Amino acid sequence: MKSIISTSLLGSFLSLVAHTTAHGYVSNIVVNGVYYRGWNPSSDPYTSTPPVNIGWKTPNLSNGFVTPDDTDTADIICHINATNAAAHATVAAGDKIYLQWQPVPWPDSHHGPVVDYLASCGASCETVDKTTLKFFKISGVGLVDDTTVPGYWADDQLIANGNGWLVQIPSTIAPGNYVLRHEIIALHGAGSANGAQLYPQCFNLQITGSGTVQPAGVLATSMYTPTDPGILINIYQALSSYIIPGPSPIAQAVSIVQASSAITATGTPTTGSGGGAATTATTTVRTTTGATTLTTTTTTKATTTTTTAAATTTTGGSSGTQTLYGQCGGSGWTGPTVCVSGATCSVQNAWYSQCLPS
Ligand SMILES: [Cu+2]
Repeated sequence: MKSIISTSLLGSFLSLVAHTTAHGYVSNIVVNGVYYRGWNPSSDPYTSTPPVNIGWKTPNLSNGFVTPDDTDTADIICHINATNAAAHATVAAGDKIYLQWQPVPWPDSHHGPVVDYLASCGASCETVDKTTLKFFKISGVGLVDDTTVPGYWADDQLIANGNGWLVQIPSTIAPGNYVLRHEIIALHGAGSANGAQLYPQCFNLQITGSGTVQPAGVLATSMYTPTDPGILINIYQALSSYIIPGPSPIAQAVSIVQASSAITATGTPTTGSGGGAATTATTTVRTTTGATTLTTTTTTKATTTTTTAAATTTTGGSSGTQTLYGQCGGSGWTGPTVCVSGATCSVQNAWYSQCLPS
């Protein structure tokens, strides 16, 4: 008996060590086929002018996590020392958003729940004081099946789903500017105090629609404690139930079947005041038109390639090569015009060319 315990402890220890250098982050989101890049903690902190995008910035050089002991600090809001994203994406209430995690696959030892929140920003998510954001939960999935210890968890579903997660914005949410806070809580070490790993990821959204629901939220710093039953928990035993950390989902939260989301176009993040209707509308129309056109022509080729496309999208400058399904030309385009090996830059219309498989 003693030797069995030692071996399994050693196993857990080795898996911890193996992942200390690379845990994970969300590289991009996909909304109705339109790709929006997020913050890349592996490269963006080293760039003086990182690409303007919708992902909150964090000097998270270890690609790491927030610890349970820090769940009462500002780091839990949008990751370690996070600062506002410089832009936002426009989505409609009721839209489904796919969040693509890196690395592929997400380390499979890191079992745990996947939770999603929104917080209203008021005038602008680009300038809002993050410590004032009040979050309400729109989705929470925890232990899916415990037939085989340590169980099949939401993040195992995520791995099986193209290494990404689909969340639906409730259709009745009032329009406005919101931070989407998406999070995996990894429980492989959660049997020890301060052993869980929290991976919050934030994105700026301008949600459109005619909904009226404005849920009350809570400060992120008061959502969790280190001893919550869903945070301090040994998952290497049969569990009859699992209590997902944080507040309960709002009544309007929608439970959906997980599916991946094909990339058919690259979106242009919107900068400036979220309330600036004129600028926002112009950009949105352009993006939507490109996406719609492309959807009709690429429906059959972009089914399970989401992972590949997103995994390699780290180039954003005017030099270098563009990744599969990325933009490579069009009116006003200043980014890369050469496609990665195996793809050819194909003109879709006057304002959008795309790297498609050769
Ligand atoms: Cu890890």
